[in-house]
Amino acid sequence: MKTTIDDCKIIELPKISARQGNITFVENFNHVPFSIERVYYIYDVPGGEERGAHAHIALRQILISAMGAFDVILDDGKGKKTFRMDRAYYGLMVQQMIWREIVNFSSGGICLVLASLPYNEHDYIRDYSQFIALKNK
Ligand code: T46
Repeated sequence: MKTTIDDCKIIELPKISARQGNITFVENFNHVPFSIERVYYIYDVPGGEERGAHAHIALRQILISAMGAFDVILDDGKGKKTFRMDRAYYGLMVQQMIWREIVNFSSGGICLVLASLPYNEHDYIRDYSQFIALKNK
């Protein structure tokens, strides 16, 4: 898959502000370009710990900082880009065949993920050299 880091972009989600607080919502094919088949969230990450370090063959995802902040490093085998996620109304679209690392979680940070497919371990590439070999195919 010839996806590049330039295909991975910040999507600005709706944000309705009121004196009582804000609300953000997400609808299939409206705010996100796929049908959401799974939602998961990463939380209680101890200081200094990192998540990710893999790519997906078919899965597309949107990463949102529901609370706090973290950095997402995206790598397409040719270049890297780092996104600081610190707004609950920004989603980072991560395409297929992009290596991702999630680092620098703030205390209490929550990474909310909207995924285009159910969980499938066979969709993961967890070996970086295998990822590069597939990218160059
Ligand atoms: C990703 C980053 C951002 C499940 O059983 N079901 C699930 O839906 C998920 C996401 C995980 N798991 C199991 C699989 C492993 O035994 O939870 C364990 C930890 O998963 P993993 O090491 O893949 O966690 P992260 O944080 O490194 O990666 C996760 C997602 O797996 C991945 O798709 O892009 O968050």
